[in-house]
Amino acid sequence: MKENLIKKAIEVLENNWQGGFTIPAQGLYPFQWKWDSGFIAVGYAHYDMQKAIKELETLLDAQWDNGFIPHIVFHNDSDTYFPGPDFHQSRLHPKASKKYRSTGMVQPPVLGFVLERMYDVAEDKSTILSHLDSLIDKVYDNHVYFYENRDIHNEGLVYIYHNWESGTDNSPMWDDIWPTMDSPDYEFERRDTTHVDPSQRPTKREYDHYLHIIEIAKQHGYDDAKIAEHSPFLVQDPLFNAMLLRSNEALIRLYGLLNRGVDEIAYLRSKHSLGIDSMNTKLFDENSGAYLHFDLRSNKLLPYISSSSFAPLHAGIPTKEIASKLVETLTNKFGDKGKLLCASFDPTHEKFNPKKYWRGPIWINMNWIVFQGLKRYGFKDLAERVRKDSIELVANHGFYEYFDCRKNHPNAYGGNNFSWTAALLIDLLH
Ligand code: 9WN
Repeated sequence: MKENLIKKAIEVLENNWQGGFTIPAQGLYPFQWKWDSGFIAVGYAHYDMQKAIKELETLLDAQWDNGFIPHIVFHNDSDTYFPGPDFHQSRLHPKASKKYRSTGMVQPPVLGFVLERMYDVAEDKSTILSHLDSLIDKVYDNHVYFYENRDIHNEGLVYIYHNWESGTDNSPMWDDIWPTMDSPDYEFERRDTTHVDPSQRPTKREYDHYLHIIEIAKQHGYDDAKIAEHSPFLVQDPLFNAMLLRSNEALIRLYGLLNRGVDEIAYLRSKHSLGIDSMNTKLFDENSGAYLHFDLRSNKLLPYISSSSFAPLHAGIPTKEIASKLVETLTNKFGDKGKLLCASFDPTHEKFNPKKYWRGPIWINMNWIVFQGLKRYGFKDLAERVRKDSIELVANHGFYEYFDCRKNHPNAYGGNNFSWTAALLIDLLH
C-alpha cells in the first residue's frame, strides 16, 4: 500500500507542477500559495530536491523589499479564481514586488521549518547546505518583517489582519468578529463555488466580510501601521505564532550549521524567548485547556478550541504541564472512539460542522503539524493515531482537500488531487 500511495501522491504533485511552482489544485486554486508551497516542498524533498528548491526560489522571488512574502503570487491571468490580482492590487504598497502581482496579505510562516526538513531529508548535506545558504536570509528577513511591523505591543506575538492570513479561513472563531464590522453587500462573482459544492465553502455574507477588510487595507495602501490602527480584524493567532516560533528555532539551527549569522541568531533568540512566554501567559487558557486566539480589537480571547490550539506543541512552546492539559483536551473533545483525528474545530461545540471547510473537517496539513508536536513531547500513541488516521483517510478516499472526521460518515470534501495532501502524505509515509 505504501509504495502505491507514494506513487499516486507523486502523480498529483507532478500534475500540479507548473514548471517553477506548484498550484494547490487545478481550477480551484490556480496560482502559488505561500504555506501550500512550503508543505509542497517538503513532499518534493523526498524524491526531487531540485523541485523543492525551485518551488521556494520562485516564491521568494516574489518577496517585497520590506521582507514581506505574499499569501498568493499571481503568476498567470487565470480567471478561475476570485478575488484575483485586479482586486488585490498589491502595488498600492510602495515596497511590493515590481515583478509579480500578489495579494497584500500573508500566510503562516512555515518556510523556516520547511528548509530544516529539507536539510534533514537530504542525503547530500553539503549540496543542500549550499542551497539553503542562498535562501535562508530571505526567510530571516521575513521574520524581521513580522517582528518589526506586526508585534505592536513588543510581546513577541505578531498579529494577522485577515482570516485568509490565518490559513483557516472560515473557522467559527471569526464569527464573533463579523458582527462588529459593517460590511457592504458587495456584488461579485464567486468562482470557488463553481468547482466545489457551495455547502462545503464559506457563505456569500462571509465573503462580503473578507472583501471588506481588504478594501480597508487598500484604502491605506497596505501600510502595516495603518492596518494595525484601522483594520476591524486584528488577531494574535496561536497557529500563526506557533509556526513563526517553530521557524525561528529552525533558522537558528540552520545558521549554526552554515557557521554564520551570529547577529541573526541573537535577534531570533531574543524574539523567540519573548514569544514563548507570551504564548503561555497570554494565549494559553487554563479553563479551556487550550491555546486560543486573542482578539486585539475586543481585547479578549476568542473562546473557541480548534486544531490551531494544538499547533504550539510543534514549536516546543508548552511546558510539560501545559502539554498534558492539551493532550487531555485533544483526547476528550476531539478523540472519542467515533472520531478520526484531528477535526479542525471542536466537535463538542454547537458550531462544529463536519462537512464545511474549516468548521470541522480534518485537514492533512494540520494533522501533520499536530503529529509532529505530539511526537516531540513523547505522546507516541496519540501521535501514531493522528498519522494512521491521515494515511487511512487518503488511502480510502483520495487526495482531497478535507475529510469528515466521523467514522460512520466516511467522506472527503473540497478540491481533489490537492497538492499539500499529497506532499505531506509522502512525508508521513517516510
Ligand atoms: C484563500 C490554497 C488555500 C489554502 C488555505 C485554504 C484555501 C483560499 C481560498 O486555499 O484558502 O487563501 O480561496 O479558499 O483555506 O489554507 O492555503 O490551498
